[in-house]
Parts: sequence; C-alpha cells; structure tokens
Amino acid sequence: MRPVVARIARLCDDIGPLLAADGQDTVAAVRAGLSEPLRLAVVGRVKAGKSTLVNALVKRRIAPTAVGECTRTVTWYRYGAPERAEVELRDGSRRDLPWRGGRLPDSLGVPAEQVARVVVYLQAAALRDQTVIDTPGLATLTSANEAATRAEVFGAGAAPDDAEQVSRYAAGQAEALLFVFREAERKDEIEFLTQFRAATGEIGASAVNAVGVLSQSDQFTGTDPFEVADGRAAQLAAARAADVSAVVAASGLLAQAARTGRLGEGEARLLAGIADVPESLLRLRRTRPLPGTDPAELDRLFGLLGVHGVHQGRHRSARGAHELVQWLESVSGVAKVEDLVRRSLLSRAHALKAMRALRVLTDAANRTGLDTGAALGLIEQARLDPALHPVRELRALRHLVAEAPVSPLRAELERVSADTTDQVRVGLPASATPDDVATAARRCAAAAQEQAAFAPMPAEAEAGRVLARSYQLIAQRARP
Ligand SMILES: Nc1nc2c(ncn2[C@@H]2O[C@H](COP(=O)(O)OP(=O)(O)OP(=O)(O)O)[C@@H](O)[C@H]2O)c(=O)[nH]1
Ligand SMILES: [Mg+2]
Repeated sequence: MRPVVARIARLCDDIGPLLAADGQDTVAAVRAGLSEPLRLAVVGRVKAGKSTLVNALVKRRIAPTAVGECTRTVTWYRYGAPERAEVELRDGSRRDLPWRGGRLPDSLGVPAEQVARVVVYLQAAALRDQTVIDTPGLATLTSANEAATRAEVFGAGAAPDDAEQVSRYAAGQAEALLFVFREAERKDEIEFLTQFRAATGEIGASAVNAVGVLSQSDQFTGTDPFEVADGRAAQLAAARAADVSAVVAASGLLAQAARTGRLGEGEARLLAGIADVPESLLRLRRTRPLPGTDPAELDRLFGLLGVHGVHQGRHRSARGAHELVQWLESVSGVAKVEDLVRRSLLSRAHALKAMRALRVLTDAANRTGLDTGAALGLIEQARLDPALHPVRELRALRHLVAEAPVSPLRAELERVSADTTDQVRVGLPASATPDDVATAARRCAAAAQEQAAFAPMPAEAEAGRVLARSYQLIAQRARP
C-alpha cells in the first residue's frame, strides 16, 4: 500500500470507534474502497454520448445506448470474474440480473425508484485500474431525480433528511470525473458545468480531478470534421480551464465500432462495394435501393458507423476489415481520451482517493460522531502527516489552476504531484543517484521557497510553499 493510502487506512481504523453505527459503515466502506481501482464517473448532458464512449473505453458493447431502463440508472463497470451483473437497491440489498450473451437486460425487474445502481463485473483489461461509472444524462441540475444522481456520484446535494441515504452511498462514489460535451458552443453545455460546480462545491470538478471529452466528433461539419472538433475542444479547454484539466475531441461511435468486434470482412466488402456510389445516391438508399446491396445490411452499417463513418470508411475498406478498423480507431480519438485519463487522473489515483476519503470521513465525523471533537482531531492529525502531503499538492494545484492558471508553478506542481519517480520530480534522468536527487531536491526547495515569498497571488504563494515541502520530503527520502 502507498504511504498516502496506508495513512488513510490507519485513520479509518482509529476513527471508527468514535462514530455511531452508520458512521462506522461509512468508514468501513471508505477503507474497503482504498484498495480498489480509481472510480471514474462519466457525466454529461442527456444524449451526449456517454454510454457509447463507455463501451469504447471498456471495449464491450455493454452499456445501453438507446432507450430503456438501464440508461436511466447509474451503472458501475468493475473488474471481476465471473462476468455478471447485479442491481443494488436503496435498502442496501442486491439481486442478480439475468446475464445473457453478456448484455444487460432491458428491464431491471424492480421499480426504478428502489434502484441505487447496477453493478457489472467484467474481465476487461481497461477496468483493472479504473472502475467506470456511467451516469444518466442530466438535462438540468435542478430536478429531484438529478439530485439523486448527484448524491450517488458525489454524496452531495441530497436533502438533509436524506442523511441515511447519503451515508449509505457516501462510500460508493466517484473520485474522478470525465465530462462529455456534445457541442462546444451550446450555452447549456457550458452552463451544465457551471451548475455542476455550484451543486457540488468543493468536491466537484476541478483541474485536478476532471477531464473533458468533446464527443461525436464525426458529426462536426467541415471537410475534416475531426479537425474542426479538435479546434473546438481546444477552445472549450481554454474556456473551462478551472473545471477540467484538458478537453479532447473523440467519436465514441467510431471507437465503439472499431473496438467491439462487430465489423468483419462482410461489412468491409459491403463498404468497399459502394466506394464509388455518389453520396447523394447513398442518402436516397431507402427510396431507391442500390443494385446489388441489401438495404437492411446497409442500414445496419449506417447505425454502426454513422453517416461520416460510412462515407469515409468506404475508402478505407478495400484491403479488408483490418484496414477499416485501424482507420476507425485512429480517427475516433479514443486513444487520446485514454491517454488524457491516464496522465491526468490515473497518475494521481492514490492522492485522489485520499482526498475524497478525507472529505467523507470529515462528513461522517460531523454527522455521526459520538465524540466529534476527538474524531475531527484525528483527521486533523492525519492531514498534517507527511504521508498525506500528496493531498496538499492536489489542493494547491486546484487553487493555482483556478486563480493563476498561467503561473509557471503549475507545470512544476503537476510534475511533482504525478505518480512518478523522485528522479523525474526533480528533473533528473532515471540513472541519477540518491545523492544527486537529494542535492537537486534541496536546490528546488530553496527556489520554491523564494517563489512563495515573492508570489503576487495567494494561490501562487501556497503552491510555492507546498512545492518547497514536497522537495524537502524528496530530499529526506533520498538520504534519510
Ligand atoms: N454519430 C455519432 N453518434 C453518436 C456518437 N456517440 C453517441 N452517438 C449516438 O447518440 C445517441 C446517444 O448516445 P448515448 O451513448 O446513449 O448517449 P448518453 O449520453 O449515454 O445518453 P443518456 O444516457 O440517455 O443521457 C445514440 O443514438 C448514439 O448512437 C458519436 O460519437 N457519433
Ligand atoms: Mg447513457
């Protein structure tokens, strides 16, 4: 166990006896969650393309993307064997769901208001280091069912008399967020983030725990829709720098088609066969069927690939399914999404887990403390422990990005707070000796201290102080 996580585990053990029974349940759940993969919630407005993207990331066509009950519930995709699905009810009980052909059933067999979430266990490589949480699309952030989604994902926003529910699900929530935007310019997409932030406050999205995807990039207009989408994604990232660390454009649909094994040689042949048909005739295919092609098969292809995917994919199919799938994978941008998640979120998984755990434990102490003062005292003690320094780094980074986004300290703090080696943290090659590391770390600490002293903004001063401490700790680790 990493020191940061081990320290939280010890805090859980110490604090449990000071809380009432439901607080103890919360603590037990937090402790159990420490050894699990990072929980990444995929959130966004209704029909943004969340579930399609989840399928692409998990490489299974499992998340329902049409209509049906399952698109209205929170679904967790976790690593596990045997592959199965269960529904967890609000009273805490669980029921197995029928699991035929690796698909979720259309109906959950229980009234929707009793359902807390669906949990699907898959042996998918992508789930080894992240649990992906697909959420129902939010139209606005005001209505009651959306408050329930918020409570499930963040433990925030539930009515105060709902304390029991909050505590039960407090343990079951996200540690990182992936926002899915459908269009860059739409006011309600932008407002969504702002409202989301207001509704979730301190614990909501920030540049340390959230990334963005501008989805459906195949649908943008222009000779190269993907290029247009990339430009919009960059604008969106600049405008929302405090809410998400970056935004990349992607087509979940094309990625899903490439990765979920439904494109074979038959499909490639069909596409290659219509390579020379004018687009105008393809559009009229329903009223004027194309000679030699099965209209139902063609429709199915349009469903799998969308209009742009079919039009362009026709010219990438002559050499068979392999060529087509490779093209889809590369234009879909899904690898950029994975890379962003890895760099910005998975690389900080332990600190993100600790950050959320501290918040949940503080909540539990305030709400259920038998001796609240003593419980809060233990939390304070833990916060000051050098083992929890990674959490202070994340806090400082969050403040810095919000208040002084172009500060030169940002890149430094990002590098130091990432899950990497002390050599990299102090800017040395992997071959550097402990002595080299200690010397460099002391030099960096002095520089950071000086920056803190002369910083014009409070967030920069904080960043400088925290960095100085980070370097001191590195020096101590190198030469105890
Ligand atoms: N062309 C295109 N269509 C997409 C893409 N992603 C999703 N869609 C379509 O958009 C519709 C909604 O997709 P979902 O993935 O279900 O969206 P969602 O955000 O999960 O929707 P809710 O959960 O109902 O809010 C489906 O018909 C998808 O096929 C994409 O990248 N390109
Ligand atoms: Mg969905």
